[in-house]
Amino acid sequence: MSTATAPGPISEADTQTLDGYWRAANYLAAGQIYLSANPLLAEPLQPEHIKPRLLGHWGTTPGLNFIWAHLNRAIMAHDAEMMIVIGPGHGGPAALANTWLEGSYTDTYPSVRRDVAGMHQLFRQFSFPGGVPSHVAPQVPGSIHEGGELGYSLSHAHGAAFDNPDLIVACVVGDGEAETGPLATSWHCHRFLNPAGDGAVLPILHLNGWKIANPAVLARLPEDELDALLRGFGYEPAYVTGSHSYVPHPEMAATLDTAIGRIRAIQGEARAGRPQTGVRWPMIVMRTPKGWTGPAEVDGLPVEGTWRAHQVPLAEVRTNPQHLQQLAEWMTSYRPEELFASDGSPRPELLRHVPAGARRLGSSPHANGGVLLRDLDLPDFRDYAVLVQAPGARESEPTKVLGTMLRDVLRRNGEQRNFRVVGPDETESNRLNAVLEVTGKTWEEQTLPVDRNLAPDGRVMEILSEHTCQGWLEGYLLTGRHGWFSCYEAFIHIVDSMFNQHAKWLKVARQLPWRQPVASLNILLTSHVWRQDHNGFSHQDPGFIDHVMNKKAEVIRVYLPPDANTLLSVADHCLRSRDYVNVIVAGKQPNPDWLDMDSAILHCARGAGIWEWASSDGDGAEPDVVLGCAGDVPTLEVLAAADILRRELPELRVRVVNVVDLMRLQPDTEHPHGMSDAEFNALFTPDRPVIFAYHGYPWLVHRLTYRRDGHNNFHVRGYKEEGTTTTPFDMVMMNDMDRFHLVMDVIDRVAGIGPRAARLRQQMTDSRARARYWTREYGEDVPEVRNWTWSAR
Ligand SMILES: Cc1ncc(C[n+]2csc(CCOP(=O)(O)OP(=O)(O)O)c2C)c(N)n1
Repeated sequence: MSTATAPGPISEADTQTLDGYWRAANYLAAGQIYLSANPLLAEPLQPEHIKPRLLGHWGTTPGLNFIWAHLNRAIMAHDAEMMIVIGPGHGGPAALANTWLEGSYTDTYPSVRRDVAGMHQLFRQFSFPGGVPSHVAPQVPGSIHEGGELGYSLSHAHGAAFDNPDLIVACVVGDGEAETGPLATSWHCHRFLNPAGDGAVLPILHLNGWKIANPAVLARLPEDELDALLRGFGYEPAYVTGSHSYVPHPEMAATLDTAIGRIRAIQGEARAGRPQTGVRWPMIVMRTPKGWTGPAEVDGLPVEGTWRAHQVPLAEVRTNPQHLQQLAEWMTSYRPEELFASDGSPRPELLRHVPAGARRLGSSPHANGGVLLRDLDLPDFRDYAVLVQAPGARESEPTKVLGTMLRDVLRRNGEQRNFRVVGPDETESNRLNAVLEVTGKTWEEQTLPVDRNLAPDGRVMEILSEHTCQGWLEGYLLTGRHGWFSCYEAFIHIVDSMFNQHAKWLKVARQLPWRQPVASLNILLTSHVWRQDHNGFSHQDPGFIDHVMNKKAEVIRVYLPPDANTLLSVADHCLRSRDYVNVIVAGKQPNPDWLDMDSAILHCARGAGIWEWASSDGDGAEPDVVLGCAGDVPTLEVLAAADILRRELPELRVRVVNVVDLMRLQPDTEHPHGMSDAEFNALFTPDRPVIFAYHGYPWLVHRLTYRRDGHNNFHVRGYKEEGTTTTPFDMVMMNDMDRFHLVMDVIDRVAGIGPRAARLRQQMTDSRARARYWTREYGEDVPEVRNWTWSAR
């Protein structure tokens, strides 16, 4: 990395070159929104040259083009490695125009050549059926950031910068985007950026003044208030202001030079072993008109510099000759004949400040992280196995056991620096403490003697913002690294929408041959619904799984390991996988260990299977009833119910089926992990009652199995939105998923045993009443439940 002093002010010739490039990008952006033919305006513009449907966002685009032009110059002047994250990604035409101009688009899509035919294709495909989206999307080379849902630019940018010491991520933040919750909390991200080992993020707050129809808050703050706000966030803001009549090329160039110089100075000190406290990273506040250089007025109303420029400034170009005339004037105002040769290629002098090869923003290998991805050096997960001499003979805390494995993942990959653990201040609460034996929690601010486990280069990242955790990890994964997110189950809903966007990204990226697979997004949900002993109702929500299920089967995996060894096996699998979102739900409380490691591996490979040792249908005959379970607490209750049935109704043939991979329940036509009907019938039978205890909302199991022959016989127990601060067993009783209720369900559904089991049924009702009474009287679960162990071994 060069540490040369900042170059001097740019020359008039440089200003002209940058301006030409900018005009070319603006021309190409307007062309994408409007033209389906006549790209170079070689003939007078006619209505038939105009797209039938005008779709796109002009307002933010010229500002983005201006930034891109100047980043190019800065990359060359400073020999810098940069990436761009575009918060207002609805300005897709900008990213497409710039990548086409610099050649990275054609490198990625050779059919879109840098000539008039290619320009025609570039224009035509934009926001056109069968073409490319109007937002910055996976299809856009150089991007890791979907431009649809606003708010994630800064967290993505920081995720990209972690452990990339030579990278500077320029991050454009829209002033509207800045009003979102996720973005608002992201101003803290730089507090977790280590100047010694990480790269840098250069936020460029784009104050173009407006959102869709309203002013943007930050654009209307008095200047001193905005300055105080940004300084309060720990930044050193620099201001660049343009207007209808002034294009601030010299100011932008100088400001970028200063910012990069400052970044390198901060990093230089830290890397020389002189870390500073209270580091102020630079940022740029760029105030330019919305729809800059577009029509000033349309139909007598102001457009440039107002909210009216947000999307398509001239809406009736095909039908209104006045609009058509204005479009022609607007596009020719860029003087295309000066910008493009007659064959449509950009004139070489325009590209004087455009970097070459992988230094182009559209060609950054970081933005196609799969090409940089290295496998994790994983320990043998079997080394962390808990000893299981007999099912249920001992207990362990599954996430605590997992923590020992994650600790060694961190240790073994410490040198490659490509694995991080993120979470909203819950790593210890979620009992993954062992990771802190080998690394600290990232912290760049002051410390107090009472603090524990904080370190400037810690690899465990905690901030009380699920949005930021998710954004960091997405940015980290999409730039070719690996990670692990652990979160309370109920609060993962905070990132429902971010998960959506990431899943959409993966779905599209998988269809693009040039995008290499990236490491999966691994989400461990713990402190789950059934064991919120001291937090209660607010913390009880297993619905993330339902949400996840809506996304494309090819990218979604959901695992419910019932004990510690199955959790280890699942975690190993997830850490090796690519291009998925893996959701793992596992408890942190002491839980019986059911399977030894060999059995756990086999069970996880099957995804769902009969637990012979817990079943009493081993005589070759069909079972009378199947007890299904998915999740650690449901498994415990099912086994306890099987235990009661075995003792009280020994002639009843009971089969216990545990499901660890929830997707196995789906038909094989719906999900790659799905079972064929034959497999499903073999496991659950086509006609016997199935009492299924499920970790989450019961309707999901119905949704997954509704096409199966035996679906009418499925009776699912799960969380019915009944909860409070109470004992573990009272929780399952409140939702009728307790062992006693499951036995009652069996009695009620197995034909012919009703009369024989009448007494047992009554006993179960009494047991529930006694258990309820006990909690109210003594504040804990009744001893027969608390001390229950699997006895049928
Ligand atoms: C989370 C979210 N809410 C709402 C929208 C709808 N939306 C699209 S663009 C926009 C205004 C964006 O303003 P700004 O970030 O300032 O971008 P610019 O003005 O540069 O277009 C809104 C509200 C969205 N895309 N994402």
